[in-house]
Amino acid sequence: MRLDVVTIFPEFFAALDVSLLGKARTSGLLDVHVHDLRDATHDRHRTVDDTPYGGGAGMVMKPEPWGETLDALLADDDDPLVVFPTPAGTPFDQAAAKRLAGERRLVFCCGRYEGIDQRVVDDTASRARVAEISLGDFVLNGGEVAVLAIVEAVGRLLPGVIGNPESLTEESHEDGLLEYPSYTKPAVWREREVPAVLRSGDHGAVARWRHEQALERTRRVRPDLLPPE
Ligand code: 6GU
Repeated sequence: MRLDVVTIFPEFFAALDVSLLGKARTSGLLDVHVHDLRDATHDRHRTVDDTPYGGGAGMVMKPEPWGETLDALLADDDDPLVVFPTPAGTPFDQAAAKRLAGERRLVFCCGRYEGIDQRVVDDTASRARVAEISLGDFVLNGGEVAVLAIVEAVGRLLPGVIGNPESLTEESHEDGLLEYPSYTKPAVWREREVPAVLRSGDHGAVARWRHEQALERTRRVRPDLLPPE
C-alpha cells in the first residue's frame, strides 16, 4: 500500500519508522511519502494560513498550497482515496479501518488551526474519492496525530504486517465486543491469582469464560455496542 501524507509538521511521522509499521516499510509492504505543505508556498514567510472570512477566532489554511500539492499528488490517475482528518468527519472505527486497508493508495491531508479552506475538500472531491474522517468527539490541534492513529489501525491489517494473523481475530471489536482480560506468568502476583479456568487446560471452558468476560466488560463500559434488548 502507498501512503502520502501532506503536513506542515513532517517530524510527527518519524513515528512511522519504528515498530511494526517501520518493519512493514523496510520489507516493502508499506510505501510512505511525507510531503511538507510549505514546499508549495512561494512567499518569503512560507505562509500556509490566513484569517477566516466572516470573522471568528483562529486561522484557516489557505487553499493555494493545498491545490498545488494535491494537483501533483493526484496526477498519477491511480484512483487514491484522499482522507481529510477532521473532528467534523464521519467516525473512524474498525470497519472503516478494514475498508481503508482494502485501498491501494491513501493520501492524508493534515489540517492545522481552524481547518482547511472548504474549497480544497470540494475541489479534491470533484476529481478524486474523498473521506472526511473523525477519531471521535474531541478536538486535536491538527490532523497529524489522527493520521498516525489511522495509519497504525490500517497498517496492521495489511497481509504480512502482523506475524500471527490469529491475533487479529481475537481482539477487541472483531466480534462486536470488547476483548476479554489477558494474563501471563507468574500465576500469583502480589497475592492476585490468574483465574483458575485459564490454567485448567479445558479449551472449551476457557472459550466460554472469555466470551462471558467480553460480554460483561462490554455491558459495563460500552453498552452502546450491544444490540438493544
Ligand atoms: Cl481526525 N482531527 C482533529 N483535528 N481533531 C480530531 C479528530 C481529527 N478526531 C477527533 N478529533
